[in-house]
Amino acid sequence: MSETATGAEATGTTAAGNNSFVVVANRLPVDMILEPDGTKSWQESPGGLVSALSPVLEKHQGCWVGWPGVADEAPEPFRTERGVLLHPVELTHYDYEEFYEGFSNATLWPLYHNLIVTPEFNRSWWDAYRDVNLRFATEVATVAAPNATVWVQDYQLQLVPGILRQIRPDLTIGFFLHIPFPPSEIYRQLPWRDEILRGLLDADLIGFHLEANVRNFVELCRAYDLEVSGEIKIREAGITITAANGHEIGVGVFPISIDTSAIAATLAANSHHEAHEELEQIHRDMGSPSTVFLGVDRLDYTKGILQRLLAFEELLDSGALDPSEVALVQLATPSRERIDSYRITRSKVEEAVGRINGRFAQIGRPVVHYQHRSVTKDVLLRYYRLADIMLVTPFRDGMNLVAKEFVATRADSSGALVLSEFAGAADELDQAHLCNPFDIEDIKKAMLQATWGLDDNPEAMKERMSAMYNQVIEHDVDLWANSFLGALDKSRP
Ligand code: GDG
Repeated sequence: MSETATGAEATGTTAAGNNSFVVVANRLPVDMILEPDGTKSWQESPGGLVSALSPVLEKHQGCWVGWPGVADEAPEPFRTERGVLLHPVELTHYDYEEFYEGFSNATLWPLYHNLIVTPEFNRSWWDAYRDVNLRFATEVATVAAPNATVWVQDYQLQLVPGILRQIRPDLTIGFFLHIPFPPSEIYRQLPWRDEILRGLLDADLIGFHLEANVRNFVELCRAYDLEVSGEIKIREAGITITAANGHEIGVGVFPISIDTSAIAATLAANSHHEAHEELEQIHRDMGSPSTVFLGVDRLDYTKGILQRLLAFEELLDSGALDPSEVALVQLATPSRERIDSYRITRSKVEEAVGRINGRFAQIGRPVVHYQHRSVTKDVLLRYYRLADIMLVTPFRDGMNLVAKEFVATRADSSGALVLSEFAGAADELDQAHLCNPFDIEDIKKAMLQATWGLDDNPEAMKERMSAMYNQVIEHDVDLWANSFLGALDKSRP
């Protein structure tokens, strides 16, 4: 990456228009909390994009443009303790409903996740999506220095590269999609497919998590008769697409990852006797189960939480797992709570938790420990350490950082991972107990193999975990960001 793009002297400015490295994402990495008495405070916002990008922005002391999480509020830009300049973009209640809940999360999210629920196509949502993308692009144009590097994030902002190219042709523009890119025949259902594709194709580099995503995108471009050359490469822009206006766009596979050194540092800080005691106390409070299963997800229908609970219930029912010996902890972070499909998912999950505990728990000893609220990163790491078997069973997931985070807490090679073959992470973590999340029998099989493996074949299980641990440690979030930004720098005219 060139000095002008993210070098220390060139960035870290407070005045608008001086930032040579700008990230724009729908949400800022912190959410504004508005108390009833009008007091304002900030708390870290959950989700994979924030987990991955925060360390990158801190390293480059860049500027992050995004929505502060509360409608009709536009706080002044401010710098975090870690040196990132946060530049809030105001969204109204109308924008929140039509752009965020509507077009982003009831149209694009289900469409890009292969129609797990049916996408809704609504013209007024599309108008709001265009307006809000224009607002984000305009804000970026005001904070970006001449010839700055701008990194646009995710499905909510696919028109931003196109708008920026028109109003700030001097910028170098990267785009990264955090969710899967669907097969061409699914994408082509979108009534506004031409505009979105045109918006994306004004970027200089487009990055996806997986080869399969790039293949889908390339197939779509071919369907539009665009010229495609090169071959798919990992962590490089192996493919070049020539847009109808002659602009060339690099396309590559950049598998996202996690901040492994931050996890290692937190674990080291918590390696003292009291912290071990605390963990053991939690385990005793749970009734000292011999096997603890763990799920950690935003409460989203793509994550397969219900199916995993049903698999657990059937294993208890059949006697394959003994309710006095096992426990399942499910942390479900609240997400998109006003959208119908999310409400339905939550009520089905909570009904299953209640039913399973009703059938199998004893007073004071639940078999499913369910929590529907956010926890701090420290607490999350504690749960990762507590678990014997991590359950990550999404129907579809761009990558899934939870799987990588769990593995990163296993320097001692302990534990096991049950992983959906439809999570992007399965491409790299092929030593997990892979399962088809649409097939409850297959989830059950993977859960039992992991349980029996830990009991009967601990050395083989350690080898599997150790291979996954090395994979995650050697491919961390720095590698993701550096490879993307390096490829973007090469695309600079
Ligand atoms: C999208 C894509 C892709 C969760 N609960 C809490 C909490 N988290 C953190 C986890 C993890 C992140 O949120 C979740 O990341 P995922 O990758 O698992 O899932 P999405 O939010 O759907 O992320 C996904 C990702 O973007 C990155 O590109 O992998 O496929 O869907 O980091 O630790 N963090 C805290 N409290 C919680 O309660 N502090």
